[in-house]
Amino acid sequence: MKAIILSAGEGTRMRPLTLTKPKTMLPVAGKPIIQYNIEALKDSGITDILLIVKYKEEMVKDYFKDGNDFGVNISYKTQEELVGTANAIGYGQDFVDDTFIVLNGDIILDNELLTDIIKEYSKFKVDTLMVLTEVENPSNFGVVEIENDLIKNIVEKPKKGEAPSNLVNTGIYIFNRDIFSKIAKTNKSSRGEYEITDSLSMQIQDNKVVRGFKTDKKWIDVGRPWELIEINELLLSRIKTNIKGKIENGAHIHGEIFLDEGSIIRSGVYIEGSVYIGKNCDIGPNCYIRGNSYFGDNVNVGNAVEIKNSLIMENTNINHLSYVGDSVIGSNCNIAAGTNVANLRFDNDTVKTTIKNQKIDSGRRKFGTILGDSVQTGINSSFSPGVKVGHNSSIGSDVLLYNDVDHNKVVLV
Ligand code: TTP
Repeated sequence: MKAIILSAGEGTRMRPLTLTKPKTMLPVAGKPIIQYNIEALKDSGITDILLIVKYKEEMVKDYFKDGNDFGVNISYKTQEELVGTANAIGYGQDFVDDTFIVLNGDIILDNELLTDIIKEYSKFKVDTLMVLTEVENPSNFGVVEIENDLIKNIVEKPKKGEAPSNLVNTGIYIFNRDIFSKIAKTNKSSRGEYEITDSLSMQIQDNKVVRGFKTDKKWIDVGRPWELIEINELLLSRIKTNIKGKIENGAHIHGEIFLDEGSIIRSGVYIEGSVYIGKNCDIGPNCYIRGNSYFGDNVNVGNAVEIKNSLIMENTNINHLSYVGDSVIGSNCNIAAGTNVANLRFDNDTVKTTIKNQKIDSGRRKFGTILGDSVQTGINSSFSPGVKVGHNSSIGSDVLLYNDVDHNKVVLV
């Protein structure tokens, strides 16, 4: 069986991080998101993979090339316009055989899930197998109405209280070639996109067998910035201690830690794993690194810095006297002494953040800041919960930041 991974989208809800990288190339626990999906496919025996790309596609192609270094064969098709998932899957028509698997590139799943669905597909003669999972609030998803495991209806993003069930589409499917005839007939939805769920509805109307496969295995759809923190927590919970770098006497290490080549943990550092530290990082002396923290390559963290449950991307410096919690800090940032991130509201309520001009509840009680690439902060700058800063912006000394800042801006007191 061959596979198609959809990775063309702009990831607008994930801005500012996606202004400089495609969403599927955002690094989490040591690898870009999409690499986890490529590895999951490989583990389930699928090595012929087509990536549908467009937005910042060079970054995907430069990293994976022909897939050889990752033990798979990767080819690419560029989607001409980002007009929806059905349109994107249509680009795979000449690539696939009779049956094929399709995944959204921006999900993180339990590796065994793919093996489970391939087994399920071989048991039942169906036209489409769609993987479903139960969620508490289905209104952000495609929700299905299901009878004896057969899908009767799919409702895209129903209003609160109007969802036919709590079972939602995970963006993982096994199709046969019938889907291409439906894709060809699919019209634009009210969102202005050719949606694969509309093609599936056409299959249902045409009496094709569209079966649901319910899973309670881990699956996270990565659309919004705090979901990066969530998948980082999940992926770091899977790491095992592996020390390739150096740990000085006087450092205290608890829990699991991955320390890559060329990195050093200096005396006085206290680490509570799980923590992932990439290549050539310099950590310490005298800092406190708490659980679920991820450091890309060439990160420096220095004296009296505390980092908790955060992603710090490559080439970033947090050298002294700062606190970063429940946050994402992009590549090439410089965080000055005394920079502090607030990750908890006084009223203990969940943190809200602005996405596409709307205040959205992250559902997290602890959520700090999101800094794009190459952001600089001045000494004693402070960030309130859920605030975001675009790439190349500078937040001056003593600034107390309550609102999002666009890219290429300078904010002074
Ligand atoms: P979405 O999450 O709906 O879109 P997106 O990734 O661009 O994010 P946003 O809504 O924040 O702008 O897409 C689901 C998956 O499908 C994702 O992996 C991107 C991919 N996709 C394409 O490949 N082509 C497309 O035209 C669209 C709309 C999505």
